[in-house]
Amino acid sequence: MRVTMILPALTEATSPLFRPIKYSLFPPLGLATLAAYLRDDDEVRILDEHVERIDDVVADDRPDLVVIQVYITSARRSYELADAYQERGVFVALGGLHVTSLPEEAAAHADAIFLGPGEDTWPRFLDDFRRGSAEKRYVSTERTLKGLPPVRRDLIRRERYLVPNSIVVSRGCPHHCDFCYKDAFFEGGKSFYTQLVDDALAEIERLPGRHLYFLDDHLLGNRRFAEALFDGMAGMGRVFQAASTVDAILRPGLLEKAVDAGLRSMFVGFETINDANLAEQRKRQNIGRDYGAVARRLHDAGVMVNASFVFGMDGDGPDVFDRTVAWAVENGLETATFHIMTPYPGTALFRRMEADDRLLHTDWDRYDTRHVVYRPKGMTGVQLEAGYWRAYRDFYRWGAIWRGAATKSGAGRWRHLAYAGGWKKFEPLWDSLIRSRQVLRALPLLESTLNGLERPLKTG
Ligand code: B12
Ligand code: SF4
Repeated sequence: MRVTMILPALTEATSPLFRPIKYSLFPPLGLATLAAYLRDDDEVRILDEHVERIDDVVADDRPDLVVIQVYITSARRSYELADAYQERGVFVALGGLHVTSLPEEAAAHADAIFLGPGEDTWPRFLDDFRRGSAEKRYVSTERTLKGLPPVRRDLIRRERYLVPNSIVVSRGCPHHCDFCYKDAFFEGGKSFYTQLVDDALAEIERLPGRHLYFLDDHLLGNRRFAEALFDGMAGMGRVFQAASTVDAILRPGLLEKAVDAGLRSMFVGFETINDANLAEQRKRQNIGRDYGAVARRLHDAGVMVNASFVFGMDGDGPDVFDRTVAWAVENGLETATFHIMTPYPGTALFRRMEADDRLLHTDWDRYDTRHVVYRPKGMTGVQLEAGYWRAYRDFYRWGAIWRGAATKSGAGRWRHLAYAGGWKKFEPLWDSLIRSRQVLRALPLLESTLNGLERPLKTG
């Protein structure tokens, strides 16, 4: 059987909004996970539009089956590709977050759709498809990662990504924030579950080099699992980045184990520095927490902070941008990701906005956390978009980077400068590395920066 798997991109690579380095970070792990269920004699390839032009390749591609992973921002492009394949008589399977949120919309462009994670439905579909009796809709109910076949990393062209060693060892998250994709995606079954520790360690062992990036929503979400994982990783000589929540970071003991295992940078969902917003969004795990203490605890442990903030919640006024940036700089946060609040279909936030008639449109292309798609309460949409871009500019000005770095001493200061500066200030260099397919060459530099500017290690 011949199978083409596609991860379409949200914009053409030529758009001025396209930051090549952001899109050349992570390979399509979801598709490589699904590819593992195919047989040895199946012919499969993965196309990732974030790192390659695919128009010529798909123009007269006629596999037996095409699989497209649909995110909200890539829905339009996904449907365009799906329609073209269907016209050629190719069987189209659509799955992923957006398909789960809006199955009827997706079904109009597919022969089969998949709701929820694919580990139970996908192998069932493959059997049906081979027998010629595929159904139109598969809904995931059984949630486990036990016995997962090894991710088909051989299908990933490593040289095209800065972080080819991205890895997920769990699915979902134990929390329930109103704006998050998670509850809608995992409806009908468990919404947080992990691999067996030994399987996760075996997956890590299979990854070459030293650097790892855990894409799990909340790597510290299951304490017993995380402790066993970090114990198993201690001594492996890995350097890794991960994501977690403020409450888990403040909990004594676990962070220390993570650091011993190689944790050097943490993505933290601070979301807002306004407590009223947290209650509104049911982000209970953040309410009343001392955010300054979170930053200090991570820094004291030698871990850099990549903070996530959302602007435009109902308690936000026009002063929120300056206050957030000032707080982030004062607390020495190395990097920050800002978002304009975006109500994804399927979420409680979307339902609330719809009921209050606050949604401006359903042009999913612009549901990208960079555009205002609803009527904000505390400011105008124009103020919100302008403030969002200003926050990025102000946070990544050299002056702010210096001030943030100056909150630290010694190697921590230099690491802050190298990491924050490298990420935002050397765009032309990243672009040329990406264009020449050499981006992976920057990995040893990333590793040594994470590790406090030790000499770059030679990796294969
Ligand atoms: C890595 C990542 C990226 C990477 C690239 C994506 C990639 N390579 O897959 C980059 C940095 C480019 C990125 C960018 C953005 N991202 Co992003 N990203 C992620 C992240 C952290 C991990 C994705 C991942 O690998 N998951 C692990 C794998 C195993 O799961 P999976 O991909 O979902 O695949 C499973 C299922 O979905 C299903 N499945 C998927 N496709 C199919 C198809 C079939 C046929 C079947 C059967 C099953 C199936 O089976 C798979 C196995 O279970 C997720 C958060 C998350 N936890 O998923 C956010 C996330 C997907 N991103 C999100 C957003 C909003 C964005 C941005 C718009 C943000 C921004 N402002 O820039 C951009 C635009 C993305 C785009 N191209 O359209 C949202 C998506 C919301 C939505 N409803 O679509 C998420 C969920 C983050 C969040 N919590 O809000 N992102
Ligand atoms: S903590 Fe993060 S991943 Fe978990 S539900 Fe909230 S926003 Fe989603």
